[in-house]
Amino acid sequence: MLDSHFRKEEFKKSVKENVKMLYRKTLDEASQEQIFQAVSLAVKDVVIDNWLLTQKQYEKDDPKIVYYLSMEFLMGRALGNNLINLCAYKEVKEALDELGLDLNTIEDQEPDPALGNGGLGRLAACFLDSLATLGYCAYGCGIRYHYGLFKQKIENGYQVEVPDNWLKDGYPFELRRPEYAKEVKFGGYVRVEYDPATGRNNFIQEGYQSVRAVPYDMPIVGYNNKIVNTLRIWDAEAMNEFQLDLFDKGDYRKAVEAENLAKNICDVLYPNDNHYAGKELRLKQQYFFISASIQAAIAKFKKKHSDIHDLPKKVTFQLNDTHPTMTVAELMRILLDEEKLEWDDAWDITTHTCAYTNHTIMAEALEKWPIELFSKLLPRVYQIIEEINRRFIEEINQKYPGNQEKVRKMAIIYDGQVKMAHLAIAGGYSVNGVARLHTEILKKQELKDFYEMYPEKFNNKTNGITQRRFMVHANPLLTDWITDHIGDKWITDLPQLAKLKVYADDKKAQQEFMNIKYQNKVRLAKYILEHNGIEVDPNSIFDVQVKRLHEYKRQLMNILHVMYLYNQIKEHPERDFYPRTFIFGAKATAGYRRAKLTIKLINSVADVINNDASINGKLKVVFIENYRVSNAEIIFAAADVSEQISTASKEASGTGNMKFMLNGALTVGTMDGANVEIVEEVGEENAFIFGLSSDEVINYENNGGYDPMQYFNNDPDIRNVLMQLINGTYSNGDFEMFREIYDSLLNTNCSDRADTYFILADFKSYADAQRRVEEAYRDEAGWAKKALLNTACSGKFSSDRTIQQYVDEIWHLDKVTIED
Ligand code: B1H
Repeated sequence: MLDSHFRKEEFKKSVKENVKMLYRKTLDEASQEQIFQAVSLAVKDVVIDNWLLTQKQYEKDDPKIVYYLSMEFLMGRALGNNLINLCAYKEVKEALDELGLDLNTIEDQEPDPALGNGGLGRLAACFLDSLATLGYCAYGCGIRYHYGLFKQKIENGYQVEVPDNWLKDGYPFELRRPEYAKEVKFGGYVRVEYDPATGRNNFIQEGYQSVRAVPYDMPIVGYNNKIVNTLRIWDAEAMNEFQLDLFDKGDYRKAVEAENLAKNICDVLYPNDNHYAGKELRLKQQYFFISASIQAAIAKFKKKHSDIHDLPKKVTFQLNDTHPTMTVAELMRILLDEEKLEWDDAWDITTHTCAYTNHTIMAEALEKWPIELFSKLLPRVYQIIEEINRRFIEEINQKYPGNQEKVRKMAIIYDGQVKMAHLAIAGGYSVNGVARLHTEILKKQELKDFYEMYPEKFNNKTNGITQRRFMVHANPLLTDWITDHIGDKWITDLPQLAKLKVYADDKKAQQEFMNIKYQNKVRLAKYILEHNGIEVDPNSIFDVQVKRLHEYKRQLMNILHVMYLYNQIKEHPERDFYPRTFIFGAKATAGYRRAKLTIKLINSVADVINNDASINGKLKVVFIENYRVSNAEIIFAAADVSEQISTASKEASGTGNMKFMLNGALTVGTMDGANVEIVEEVGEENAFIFGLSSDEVINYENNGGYDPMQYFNNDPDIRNVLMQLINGTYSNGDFEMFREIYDSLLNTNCSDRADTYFILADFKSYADAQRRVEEAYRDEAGWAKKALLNTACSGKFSSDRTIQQYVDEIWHLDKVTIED
């Protein structure tokens, strides 16, 4: 559908006009970056019209609103995605062609807004896309970090972090909204004052420092439905009036402190994935964006509604992991101190408005704040949490009289720490995991006591991804092919892909499908040549592992297996070996030494193997620098094999696994996270499953009995590979370079058990799965069928399905359509 605003000539005129107005240049004189700004502005113009229309419709319908509260939104680039969702991509491409401009080059000028680390932040972005597309009123609420996730450079095989100054040229798709600024208070103390009129105590925070929270709005364009929702990210500024007041009083130090507080808060995204760092600034960030978001939400509610008791009917706050859990206490504060409700009333409203999503069972990711830090920074909020805790313990005692063990395990404040997950569970009406297996583990293990106490709160919402970005934008060739075969309804109804199943045995369809894969591999090979200077053969198997670097994700097992294959090829040069290209992409948190050393190992192995002429290019290893949303789109489309090899039970869901499947890659994976459901959809014969089950892993963890040394002693292949870590094979004779990795697998002298993630236990079964991959790939028609079936069976994994389940089972939102 071509929007009337997108008539070609009008659009071309608008681009020229914008270049002139913004830069006093003609098209020939303007740089590509300037043209990007001009094109974006022309697109924003159309988007804003729909944004206004949507606002008007929401005003009229007064639908229930979900606020998706998240420290991370990993949006990726907006220009191309907006054009896709406006259904104007092809028209705009043509229009630009006619101006002698290339849309791809222009898209490449856009910085990748990387306000997130990995899956958790990207999930939030996919959810916003689906909410707008399905016609639900939703706000994303987050932080406008001035520096997103660092850019990764590889120097001498090592990761080097470079700051990501994504705002330096100005971001065309944001709108500053100073008229909605809010005051956020830190520190000071609470004065209690008896109010004889009401017979209640008033709690007044005094001696605090204020920060002004200023929102920036970004449009979230729904697919082909004129709906434009809002991602609202908050920036911190010094409170000017407040500051002047202090200057007047001569309190210069305080004024400067306030200025400094505001300066730091939004500086930078914490670059941790699945890991809690416990820094004071992080706590400030949390309260900063939550206080501003909740204040704004309540103010908006009160514009239309007079009874605050109706809040749960009109508003839900969805907490994206525990990072926004402050919501529970901040909402209580507003209801008690500003709305003057009684405790029970306020608690009833809060516990029917907040809902919590758990994303991990990794112990090191659990947020626990020292009460000293907490109470000093947020005295009133802390006081409220103490009261929530006191009442919660009372409830535990009533349910389990005399059971101190329960209190110890479940209390919100214990051992001098505030446990955010416990607060999120007690303070909300829903607790969900992100894949069926993950939710079961939560119920049976990690959150067992809470599940026993509140079984009705627990539910599962298996993650999903948006096909608009990860197919329509990322893989235009396959998009057209699918639409030629089954029509275009799948773009908003992914299960329709099942209609492709009838083509699974069709020779012509198989050839076309694999030819598109080949062309996408050529596109990636070109990217790799340009960025890595490595030539890879698009006829080789593209075997890909792209995700954050973490020990539980086991990139180490992958590279050890590559070392093993290399040994095999060297030992048996006569054997037929199907050429394979192993592709890695991963950022490691700056302070995570072992993860960074694994990157060095991958690059060192790549150096040796890629430069060994004797293996005739049968094996190539590529580490793609600076893995991020924009290059991910190219990578997924080109993959034959998807590596999803986490230690079973550790990956809550995974979402990359779904993006690969959608694009026709076959999964090599453990029975972990959403892999379980992927295999259920596509059939075990169309994936390569291996390794310990989550029950086996958990059993080892609880009862001991795992001895990695046994594998080292009894298996010469494993032994060989491990020895190569400490005999200089991949380190120019330096025996010590990879010693730490060797030790982590075999030596118990460090704090953890050796081989914490069961790499040696799974190694042989992984190698066997990889042998099955090779065998399957040799059967061209057989592989084509499997690849095609992966795409055809991926319908379940749309975030549209996930969001509809959140709506039906948790949020109960009203559907909105734009009457134009
Ligand atoms: C996921 C995180 C995470 N789970 C703490 N937990 C963070 C935890 O900065 N922090 O403190 C940041 C991120 N991220 C991921 O969520 C899971 O590992 C994936 O399996 C899952 O697919 C994804 C989305 O649910």
